[in-house]
Amino acid sequence: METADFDILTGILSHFPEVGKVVRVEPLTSGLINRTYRVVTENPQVGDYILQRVNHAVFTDVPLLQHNIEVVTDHLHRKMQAMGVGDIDRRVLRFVKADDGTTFHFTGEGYWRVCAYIKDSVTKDVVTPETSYLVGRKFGEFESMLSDMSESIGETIPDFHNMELRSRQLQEAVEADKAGRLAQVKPIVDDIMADSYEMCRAERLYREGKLPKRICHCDTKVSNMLFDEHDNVLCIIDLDTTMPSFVFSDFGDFLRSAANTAAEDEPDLEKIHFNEEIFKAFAKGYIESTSAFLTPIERSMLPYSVALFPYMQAVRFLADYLNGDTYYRIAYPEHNLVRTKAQYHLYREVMKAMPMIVSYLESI
Ligand code: GN1
Ligand code: MG
Repeated sequence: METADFDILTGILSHFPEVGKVVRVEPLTSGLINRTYRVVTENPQVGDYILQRVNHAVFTDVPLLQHNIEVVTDHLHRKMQAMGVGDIDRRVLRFVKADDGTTFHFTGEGYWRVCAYIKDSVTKDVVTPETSYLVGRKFGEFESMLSDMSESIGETIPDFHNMELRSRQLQEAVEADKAGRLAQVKPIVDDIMADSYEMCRAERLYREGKLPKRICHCDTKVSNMLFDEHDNVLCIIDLDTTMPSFVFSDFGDFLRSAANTAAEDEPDLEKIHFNEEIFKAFAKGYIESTSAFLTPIERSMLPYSVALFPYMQAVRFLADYLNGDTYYRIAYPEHNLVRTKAQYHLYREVMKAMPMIVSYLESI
């Protein structure tokens, strides 16, 4: 890191008095939205920190975002205390107070926040059936623990997982064709749009009053969890999108990444399949920790959610591609198109596996 960058970052960190003297700041690359750094401090007692610049083009109301996170982490902390859970500091994120009493610092240009680094933790990009079961239980527990939270929290990205909105955004991107890319991708646009009505089922049930919204994580990727050295799940991270949504969001979105046999942006479609074993293990864990509060209709929507998330992600990547790559960070010019094709392929693989998905979920 350049000295100038280090000076800027330590300047920002000086607004978080708890952090103290900084030895090193290392960029971390994961995440498509926010910028993240690991902050190594001089004091091993205090430990390290994570410094993040919140992308406020995506999260336009950072005070609301941080308020949500504070309410959620406080609630989880209290719950775990009441349940007698040990080692709580490694099981729920703790955000550091800035000098103005909030948990963020605005430089005039960007919003920054700091949270305590969780010791001896690792992230993963793939799961085994064993870890998948544990992760299913953990996300289920997370939803379960938040299901009785009395404070209300706002939508940090309004209608984030609203499929009707996502379809509309794709339609608008097609009409505007800002980057002049439509002609080249017309066949996949047509294929994707053909399934839009079916995929918007949840929104219709919500309007009919049949389906509730609850607090969900809304970005349940394997990489948004920390594990300990024995592959146990420690802590759920990346709480920016924790907000009211359909509870099965977390179920479907997790399988979108974990049960994909390839990467989210795999160019070779032949490598992309839906992993039955991972699905079964995750579903078993999730059902064990949520069966006490899921309504029959929520439970019956689980198979649909497995298809919904690769589908929704394909729609989002394609809209961004047509808009000229303004939302997701890309590594090469056609990246969003490659991602679109990969997610759409996964969606089709899920559809092929649907009889198995339905019968397994009915059997547990
Ligand atoms: C974004 O930044 P990251 O990777 O945690 C996105 C998710 C997508 C994901 C696709 C706020 O998450 O919804 O599923 O990319 N987050 C936001 O990899 O849009
Ligand atoms: Mg995220």
